[in-house]
Amino acid sequence: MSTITSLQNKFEQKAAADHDKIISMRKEHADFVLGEYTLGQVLSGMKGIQALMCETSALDPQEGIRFRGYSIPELQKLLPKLDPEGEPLPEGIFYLMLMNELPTEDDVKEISKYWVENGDLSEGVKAVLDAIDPDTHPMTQFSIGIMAMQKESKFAAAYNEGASKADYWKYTLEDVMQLIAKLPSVAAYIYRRKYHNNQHIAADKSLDWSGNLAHMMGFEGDGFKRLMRLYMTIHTDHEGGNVSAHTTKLVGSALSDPYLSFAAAMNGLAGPLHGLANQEVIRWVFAMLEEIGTETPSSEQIKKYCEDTLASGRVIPGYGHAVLRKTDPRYMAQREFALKYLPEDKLFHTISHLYEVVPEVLKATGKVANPWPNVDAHSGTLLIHYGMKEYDFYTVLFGVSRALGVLASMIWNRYLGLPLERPKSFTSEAMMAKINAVKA
Ligand code: CMX
Repeated sequence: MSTITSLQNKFEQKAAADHDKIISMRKEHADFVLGEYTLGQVLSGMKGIQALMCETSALDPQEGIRFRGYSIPELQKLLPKLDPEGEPLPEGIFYLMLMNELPTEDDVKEISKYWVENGDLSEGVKAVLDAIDPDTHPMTQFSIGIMAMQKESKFAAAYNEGASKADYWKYTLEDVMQLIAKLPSVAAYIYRRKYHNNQHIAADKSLDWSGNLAHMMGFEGDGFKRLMRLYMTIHTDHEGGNVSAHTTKLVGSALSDPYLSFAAAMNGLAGPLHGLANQEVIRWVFAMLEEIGTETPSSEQIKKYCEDTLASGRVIPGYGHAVLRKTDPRYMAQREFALKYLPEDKLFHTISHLYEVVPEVLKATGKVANPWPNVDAHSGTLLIHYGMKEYDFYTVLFGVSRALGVLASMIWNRYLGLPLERPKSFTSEAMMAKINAVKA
């Protein structure tokens, strides 16, 4: 049996009970009142309004992310690994998010094999990437690369041929598996073309998905591969409301296929308040070290630099969050990694020093809801340690990982037959008329 058929069978068997529960919840409790929300919430980015269902992960403001109920430290123990001391394989978290059960070693091996074996890019996709001005930002190239693969969509083809709605999820699953398989090759192709003279490295199909990504980018050491496994695991998903997850769901709700939906999500991830923050952190930290003129600035010097950043009307990248109100556990997982593998690294010490200084500076503004670091505050320093200095590429790595969560959700959304998203908007004039009518 092919990997796709076996995953489809397993998924259908596992998901059937949840499907029935969710469909009957939708029917029987349609009148259940979820809560009230204010005009203020709507006008500040719909914060706190529970308007999306997402099964793959849930974000608690105090505790942080749980994937199907498991925290990151729990998954570091429970998910299959290549070596007992190493990091989990992201293939496992994909399986967990999709199937709602922990994978066996064999489950992970099968997915890993499929992804690596199906990772090659067609000549047509390479020609599209070759035609892009290399100065174009890597995230723009990444989005174009995903769009260049869209013509392969099994979902789009099946829809055109009149497939039944009940089968949409099967084609979606196949597209998702193909797309995730190819993302490391798209990423590595962009990386080698832009920064390494167009000298590409063929896949090593004996490696796992993350190990092969590291290999195709030109990083052969065990350290970078180990880092990639952690990185690709922790960036996968952050419940349903963040820009990349919500975009995938929104665009997918129009029955756009996984390629169209995920490319749209990547255009959102490329924004500096979302995924691009990982490049902004390193850019900002290097600018700080250069301006202060030392690799080991004092707390006072850091504080002054932060205050100057705020005074110039910019944000401090890597700090703050729309939902979290504590230090991001994804930051902590990376800090633990640094303490284990690069405790003497100077840049890591600066990142740790910022952790001591920045929250107080942000608290002093009196307006920042969460002064603590998020995932992006830490990732760059780990990449730099292993020699990956091209920070405008960092968000592409975030994007490769984010595919695992948002596309697992997309399979669920198709399986549940979720309808088109179409919230109601209002004009300010109509809203004022409503407010005045209530006041009168
Ligand atoms: N530096 C300076 N000001 C900040 C700030 C920061 N790190 N975080 C929040 N603020 C400001 C906001 O800009 C806002 O100011 P105004 O009222 O003048 O507009 C005020 O504090 C209140 O914002 P908030 O309610 O605390 O935060 P939001 O939910 O609106 O925004 C986020 C959340 C992440 C966009 C914001 O904290 C931020 O800009 N952080 C820096 C960028 C960043 O690290 N983004 C990555 C997030 C994780 C990810 O998606 O990858």
